[in-house]
Amino acid sequence: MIRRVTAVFLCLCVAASGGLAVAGCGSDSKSKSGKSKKKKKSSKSSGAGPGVVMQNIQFNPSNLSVKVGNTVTWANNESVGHDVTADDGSFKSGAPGALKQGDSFEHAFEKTGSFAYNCTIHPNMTGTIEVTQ
Ligand SMILES: [Cu+2]
Repeated sequence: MIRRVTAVFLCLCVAASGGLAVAGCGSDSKSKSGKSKKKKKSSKSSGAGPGVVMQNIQFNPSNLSVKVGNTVTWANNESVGHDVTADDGSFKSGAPGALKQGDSFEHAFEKTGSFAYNCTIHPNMTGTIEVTQ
């Protein structure tokens, strides 16, 4: 369903502004993929740690178990903007919906417990990180 909406949007985009829109959309998607390296961290933990993907207005997996000290990476895989906001305020990716396609957010869990979080602009988009010893 999301893909269809995107396709319709692209068609409208092309129809509205003619051939130039094709070049515009193409270069836009290139700049987006390049943007994923924007958030640099000195530690190279992003490849090794457990991860959650944002797709189809859902966190996947919505329930993730990690060990104390693990860094969880959330990556937005779709054209809809999202955010990662802990119910208890212990972590937050930033402004509502500010994680765009290709963006990611990392958080290191230093305490055991069950940490519920959500995307503030999508009330049904929720998840939980279970942190164990
Ligand atoms: Cu969202």
